[in-house]
Amino acid sequence: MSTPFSTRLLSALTAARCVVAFTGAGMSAESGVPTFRGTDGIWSKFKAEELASMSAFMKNPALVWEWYAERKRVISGIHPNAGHLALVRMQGLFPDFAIVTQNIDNLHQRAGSTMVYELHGNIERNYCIKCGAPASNDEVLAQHGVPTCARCGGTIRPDVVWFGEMLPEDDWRHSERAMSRADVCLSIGTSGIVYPAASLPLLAKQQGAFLAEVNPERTPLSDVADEVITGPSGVILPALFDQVAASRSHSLQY
Ligand code: BJW
Ligand code: ZN
Repeated sequence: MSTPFSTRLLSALTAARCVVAFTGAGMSAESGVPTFRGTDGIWSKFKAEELASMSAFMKNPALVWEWYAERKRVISGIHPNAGHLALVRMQGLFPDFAIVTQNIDNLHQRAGSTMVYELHGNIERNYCIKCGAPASNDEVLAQHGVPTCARCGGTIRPDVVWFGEMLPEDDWRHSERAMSRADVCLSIGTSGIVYPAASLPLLAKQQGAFLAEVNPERTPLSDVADEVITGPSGVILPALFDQVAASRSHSLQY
């Protein structure tokens, strides 16, 4: 049977103990979440620095909240796709399987993945910039305009990482550790240009992992990856799962 996967990738996955999937916006594109860059991307209509930074928020919180309220509504109405579900099945194949995601849409967790590290936060969470109290999506969406804290009256913001902000310390530390012990790292649906997240697949490779990229387009990572699989994650990942599940069960029998 023909396969888009090399023998080298299948051998690495068949022998792997630890596999880490590094995911970006392309992972959710087939669920209907727009990517950031490219012709239909969010940043083709909006300027990143006018919406996704603390200075933009301080300058015009109503505009930033209008954008997030709309995205919260879109994301609450969509569902994980075949790619997310393939990663859920893949976690059952390996003793150590983690997802390091740049996505804020919660779709990996909603699909059923259990070891998910979120580098850029989660759009389902919010917090008060004055006292730090969390606020639920229901609470913030019920208020019109800029939501305020029930405890102290401070301004609430979405719990996502904007440009110029540090990444959440725990998720970052766990992600670095997972990348350092990975036998295989799959970089899926990311342009690989936002740092420090984009350094993680390179860390995995430096530490000895086989690095494979899944993306319909080439990225800066394509030149360093051990294998580039060209195509959408919703098609490629289910096919990869089938191949690896078959070869791992075969290798266990003999
Ligand atoms: C498919 C597909 C399908 C489509 N299947 N694939 C100069 C040099 C280096 C760094 C910097 C610099 N100037 C500034 C920086 C730092 C900055 C940065 O990296 N900027 C670069 C853009 C230049 N980084 C930061 O500011 C970070 N913090 C930081 O550095 O802290 C340290 C510090 C603190 C204080 C002072 C100084 C330093 C924080 C970064 C936060 C990023 N936040 C966002 C928004 C999150 C909230 C929200 O969503 O509202 O995170 S930006 C946005 O980009 C989002 C994403 O997670 C992130 C990555 O995007 P991603 O996922 O790769 O999406 P796309 O759209 O780029 O790519 C999609 C891909 O999918 C494409 O390749 C498609 O082909 C593919 N695709 N369909 C598979 N079906
Ligand atoms: Zn507060």
